[in-house]
Amino acid sequence: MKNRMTVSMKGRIMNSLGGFYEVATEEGTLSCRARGLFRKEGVTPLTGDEVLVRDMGDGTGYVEEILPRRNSLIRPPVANLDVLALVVSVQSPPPNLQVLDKLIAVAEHEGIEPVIVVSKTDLESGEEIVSLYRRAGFSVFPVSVRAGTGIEALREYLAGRQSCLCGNTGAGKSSLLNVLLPGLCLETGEVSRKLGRGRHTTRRAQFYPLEGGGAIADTPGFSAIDMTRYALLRREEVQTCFQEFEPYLGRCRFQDCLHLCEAGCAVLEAAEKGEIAPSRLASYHALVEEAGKVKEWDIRAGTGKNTDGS
Ligand SMILES: Nc1nc2c(ncn2[C@@H]2O[C@H](COP(=O)(O)OP(=O)(O)O)[C@@H](O)[C@H]2O)c(=O)[nH]1
Ligand SMILES: [Mg+2]
Ligand SMILES: [Zn+2]
Repeated sequence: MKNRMTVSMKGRIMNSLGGFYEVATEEGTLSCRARGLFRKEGVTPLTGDEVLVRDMGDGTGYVEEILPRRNSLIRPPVANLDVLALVVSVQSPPPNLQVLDKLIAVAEHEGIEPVIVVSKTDLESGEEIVSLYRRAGFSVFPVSVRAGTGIEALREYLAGRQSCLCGNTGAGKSSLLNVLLPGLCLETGEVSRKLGRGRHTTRRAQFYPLEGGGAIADTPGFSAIDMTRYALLRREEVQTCFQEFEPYLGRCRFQDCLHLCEAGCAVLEAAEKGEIAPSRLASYHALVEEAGKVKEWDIRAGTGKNTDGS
């Protein structure tokens, strides 16, 4: 039975704060509460969710239904991404390729396209990282907000897509968003330092609509420690999250080869020949080892242990 005063329509959650969801619809943005039933069912609406909302006619509404998710991440808590843009600075902070490779693997596992944004190229060319990841088959965007280079190419790539910037604190994510979206004025590192220690510049994922369609989210920075909660993969799943291994999978002497040190391993041979980068192989090995420590129960339960309440 439809209430004639209210209308149900489709929208997307752009932001959430204190139990309110900002939902973008064709008719504008509604500030919504979620249906009480979600809590009982143990479902939490995520930023990026496509939802059905009931428009109460006064700028508010109710999230009535969460439409099926294409994918979702635990940290940052977002759903339905086309692209995970991993921002890694050439300097300050220095790049941590192992963390980067783990984020790439998480994206691959969720079916989200990882792209690598090499930032602060005014400080150093970043050539090595750029070519390492291009050779592995990724789209790589060297950018400098300071010098104003590489921004257009990235903007073009992200247009029409649902994406999220992710990377170390201080890598330059908020600065990048400020130039990608003229008119936006996010706090960046310098500003927050002035405001004092312990202040987090970006607390949660929030989507900003892009000109020409799509939306992009800034996310909180994280320390390497947070990475342990990122995703839970089985040991034998990790290899499928390294796209450049693909041509060699199934070619090892042993069918259950994990490419650690087995004889007749096609992946190790490829690495030996320089077809797979040593740092990527090392990251793979670290992830397999980490996966070995995860209890089977944790994987089935999908416990992301997101402890910051966001
Ligand atoms: N040299 C240089 N510094 C940058 C660039 N982009 C950002 N920064 C600085 O890096 C620091 C962290 O930037 P911010 O955008 O807050 O990083 P976030 O934590 O990833 O959001 C700030 O002091 C920025 O001014 C850049 O292209 N070149
Ligand atoms: Mg930031
Ligand atoms: Zn192998």
